[in-house]
Amino acid sequence: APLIRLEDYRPSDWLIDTVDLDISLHPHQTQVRALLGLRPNPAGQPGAPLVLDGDDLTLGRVQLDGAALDDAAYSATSQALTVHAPPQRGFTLTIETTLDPAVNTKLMGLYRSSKVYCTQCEADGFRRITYFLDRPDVMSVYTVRLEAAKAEAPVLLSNGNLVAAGEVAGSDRHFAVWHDPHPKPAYLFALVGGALDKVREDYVTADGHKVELAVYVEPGKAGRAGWAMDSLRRCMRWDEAVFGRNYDLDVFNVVAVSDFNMGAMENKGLNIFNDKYVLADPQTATDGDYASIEAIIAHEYFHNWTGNRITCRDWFQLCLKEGLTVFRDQEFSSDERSRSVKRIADVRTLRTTQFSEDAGPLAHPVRPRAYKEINNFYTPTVYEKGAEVIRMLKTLIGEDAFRAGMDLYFERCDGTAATIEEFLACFAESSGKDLGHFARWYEQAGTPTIVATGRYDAAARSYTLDLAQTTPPTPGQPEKQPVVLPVSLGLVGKAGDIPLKTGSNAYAGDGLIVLDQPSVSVTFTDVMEPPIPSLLRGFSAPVRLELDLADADLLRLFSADSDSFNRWQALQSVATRALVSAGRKGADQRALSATAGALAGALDDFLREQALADPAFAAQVLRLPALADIAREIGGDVDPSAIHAAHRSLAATIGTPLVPVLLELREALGTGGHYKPDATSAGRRALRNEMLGLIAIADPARGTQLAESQFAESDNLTDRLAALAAMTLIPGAAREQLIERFAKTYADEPLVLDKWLMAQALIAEAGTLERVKSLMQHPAFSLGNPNRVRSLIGGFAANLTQFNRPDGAGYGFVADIVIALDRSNPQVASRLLGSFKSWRMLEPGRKALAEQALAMVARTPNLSRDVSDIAERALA
Ligand code: BAL
Ligand code: ZN
Repeated sequence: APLIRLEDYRPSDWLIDTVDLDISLHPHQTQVRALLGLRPNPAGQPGAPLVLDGDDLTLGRVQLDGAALDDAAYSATSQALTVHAPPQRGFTLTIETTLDPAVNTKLMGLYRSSKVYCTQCEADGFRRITYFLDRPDVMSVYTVRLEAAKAEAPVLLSNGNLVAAGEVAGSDRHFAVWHDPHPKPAYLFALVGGALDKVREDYVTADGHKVELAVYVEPGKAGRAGWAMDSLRRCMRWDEAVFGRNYDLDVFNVVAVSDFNMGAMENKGLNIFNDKYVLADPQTATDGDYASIEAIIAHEYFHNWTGNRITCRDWFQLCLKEGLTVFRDQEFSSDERSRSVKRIADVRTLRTTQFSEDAGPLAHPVRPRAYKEINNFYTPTVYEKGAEVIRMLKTLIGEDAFRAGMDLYFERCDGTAATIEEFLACFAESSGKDLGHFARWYEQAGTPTIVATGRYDAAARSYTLDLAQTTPPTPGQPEKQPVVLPVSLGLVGKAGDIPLKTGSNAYAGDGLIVLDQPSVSVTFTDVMEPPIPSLLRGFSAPVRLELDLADADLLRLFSADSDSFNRWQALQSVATRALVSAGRKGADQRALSATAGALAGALDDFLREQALADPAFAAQVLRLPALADIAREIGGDVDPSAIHAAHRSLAATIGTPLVPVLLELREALGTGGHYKPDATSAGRRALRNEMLGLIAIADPARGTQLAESQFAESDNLTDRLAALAAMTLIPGAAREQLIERFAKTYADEPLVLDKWLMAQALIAEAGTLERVKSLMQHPAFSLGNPNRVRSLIGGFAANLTQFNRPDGAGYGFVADIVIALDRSNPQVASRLLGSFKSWRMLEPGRKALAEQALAMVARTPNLSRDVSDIAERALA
């Protein structure tokens, strides 16, 4: 496959101002007639042929200005339609294509999910519906007539507003006409047709526009759509209040479908969702699901301004809409819930997903410079690191200049397909700052490390902090330049934060050092006692921090830091250091016990004195760092079994003396009575369940008893799933019985059984691969549904010890599935292959076996571009 480069970008030679689609839905023979209003692009090359993209299309008639086009005037393959010498003026082209949605297993373009017709066009699925200039900088006004059998598809939806609907005389069919007045790129086109239940609500925007909100779900599931609707209303109000953004159509529709490659899609006025991120009731969704639904409903809605009204010039600018919109949804969740707990949760995700990506062969910049398959760049780097870049920008220029810059962006770029340069120019203007150096965040891959050292001068009563930054090489970028790092900090003394006084240029005030050079030294004066530095407060930059503080100092920060993120981080740092040294291949695990004792002591006090005041925070404090984070910190010669053993041993050693206080606190928290999904109630459940997990490791008999009674007595999925998860830590008959019982209880709930599949796939024991293979035969599993695959196979591939079995069987199994799946759904297959992203850091035995499995995938004939691209980059 050819490499597509940012530097080769050229404007389109042709523009399409209007698109009139007439789509007659049929399971196997959907007829599409597209009437395109074309004209030469003044910015393009005069006289250029018209080359429209296609993918897997069957072409019928072609007309130019309503007259049949001569055979010699055009040529067509399933991949392209070329009009050789089009008139050098405005003209229309009518194109007829025939589609078979029922056999579209790629879930790109028009397909059927449980009998519902639906579409997914980002990034380049529209070309699977009709020939088109399928690029985001070609923006058109769409009018769409849909027709279908009434019985099969009583609901017919597309983008924009409904302008007409009725029966098709003399037939069992009906139609609906939708018009979207906002010009949009083809990737935002959508249609839905099917039998769906609807929940609706009226909404009036802050600027007085009446909107009908609707959430469509499978028949019988309307009772599970309430939370999505509630989230939608709240995020719309929030965007009005915080970003001054109002909605701009008469209707806003959300549709849940059960077969979906992504989480959801922000099609203009018609968001289509993976049903996992819409459906919720207490019996079938966990607190985590409620939080994700709220976040993703908001994310897709926020795209209406950051993505749809202002879209991307080309796919290299993907982070322009994704990083910014993730930032916006994170801010929304922070305002709706606990800001500090949300930050901790987001940083955990960033580390395990994005830092790991950045540390391996698939590392790439937030704005990549080249790609073979854009679908492989919907990554944690583009999304989550992209959001961190926006967060740093806000920290560096301040809240007011940030808001003014956003306002300017909305005003200046509305209706356009924009670039990162245009976006940054708005903030340079609003802040009066040169953001040229800051822009390096978009170009340079890799996670920077800050090495910090501090010196207290008792005689001078000063404290000097030396900060140095480096970024490790990544594929294609051997040499790295310094980036602009906002380091939020405090100096913690006996009575709390010491006032910061310094004359240094690097000190921006407000507890912020801007490290934009390889290193900087800042001396604080009037420091009357040796302080403990609290650096990167709120995780002010997406970096690794090396700061050699004694455990005792970290434990002091845990109890005394005014920044709650760094309180949490302090304890994580103690645990991480211990796990990194005990988790190395062949390390002596006995060294853990001193650290475990200190951690248990700190936690004992904390649990007794503070946990009830903020249970959600306490739950985060109790959770040890993820195995993947320890592996990455070790960085090479990684032995997953040793890391897992160290992790278990630390948890057991911390947990054992804490069992009494854990039991006491669980009693004090109670079950909370009737389930409510709010953040406070969820926080109490999170703490109870985090403690259950620790008890299960420290005292399996007690853990079993608690888990069994929790499963029996609770009526909400959060607590029942936590009971199952705790039992997966304890081998034996009781576990198998609970697994059976869970399956029986939720036999008719595919989304709940996904969690059941995943819980088993994550068991860190030698029998798990065999278990996963036999679960593939279970009626709850299907290789055809992305959610099932991600739960069972994706879950297994995230199981550090079992995916990385020393005999290589885990790699072989996942590789075989990638190859099989590639024939039906390349996107899901390539995602799964991405599980190999950390193979290079493994010890030599596993590394060789992982490489063999990757090589086996790479040499398979007829691979999709999606899978071959990942395989090649992983092996490069
Ligand atoms: N644009 C793809 C799905 C999302 O990020 O919202
Ligand atoms: Zn998005």
